[in-house]
Amino acid sequence: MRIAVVGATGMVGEIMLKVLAERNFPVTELIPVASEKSIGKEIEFNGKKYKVVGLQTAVDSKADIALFSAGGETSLEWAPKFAAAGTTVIDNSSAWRMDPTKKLVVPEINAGELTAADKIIANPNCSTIQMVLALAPLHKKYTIKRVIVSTYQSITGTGVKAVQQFENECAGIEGDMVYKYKINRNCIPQCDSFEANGYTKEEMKLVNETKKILSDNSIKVTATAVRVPVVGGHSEAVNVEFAHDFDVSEVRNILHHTDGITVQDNLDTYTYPMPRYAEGKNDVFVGRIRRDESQQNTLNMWIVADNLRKGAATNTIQIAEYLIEAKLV
Ligand code: 11C
Repeated sequence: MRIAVVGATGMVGEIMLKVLAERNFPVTELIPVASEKSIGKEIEFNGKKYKVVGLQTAVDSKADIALFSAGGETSLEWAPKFAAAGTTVIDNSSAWRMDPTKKLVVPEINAGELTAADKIIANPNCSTIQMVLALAPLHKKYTIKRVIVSTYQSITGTGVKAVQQFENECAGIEGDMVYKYKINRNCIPQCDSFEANGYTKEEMKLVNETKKILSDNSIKVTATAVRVPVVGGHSEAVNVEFAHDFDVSEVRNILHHTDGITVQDNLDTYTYPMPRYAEGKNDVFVGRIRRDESQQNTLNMWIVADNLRKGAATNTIQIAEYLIEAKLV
């Protein structure tokens, strides 16, 4: 497979290259793509050096698959050009996610919807991916009525400049501020900008993308997304009300047998998911699974994942793996 990685020098792009190598993805030729200022730079992949090229050169190279992580505007302009050249685009930005003509895919849940005609495929938002992976099998079994999610999101979700802000603050250095406030020793109840309804874009992604991935508009979702001084992963406290009753040990068992999920839930050994330990891993970790005793048929759980991996790079590459396996590229 000839693979273009658009945004190869960015935070997610770098993890994409790592994950491609780790999973022995069948790359016959890598085409690293980045903005003007990085063209000509060399990057190493599987012991070989590759020169970074610009977007038009990459379109002309007619790769089999392009993995995009270069922001919404680049994606809106360039994904159709790649698609027109015959390249299947898997896009990490929010540009195409809610477009009714595009599939929004978490492979363990809905890769089966993909066909060879899907030339632009959307990768969901990181905080959505980790939540829906746990919700999907429970929805199948007990039918979800309502989800209340509070997130504790890693600064890596904002990007490299946010990590720099955090490191500067820790070192006592005055530097550029990406957030409106200091992030060290703080929680900022704002991820991304505000919408007219008073929710942030991040919160509305959790609402809208969940319904689309689970193919069920009747699921009610409400979210509060908070940035915390953490690197390594996003954490989520998720409260789920079902139409039908459940048994907590059965829930644990269902999640235990769900591809891509590791259950970490043993109070005797103080075992529960934490971003420090999810970092660098591809799985979604679920723990603190317990009944909400204040309401019927309602469950609480705690979900953690490396937002740059399953929340971005890994999910994208799993989609690509599915396309190859199903002979859709
Ligand atoms: C964050 N979830 O942590 C965002 C980052 O729509 O793909 C990814 C934004 C997106 O701030």
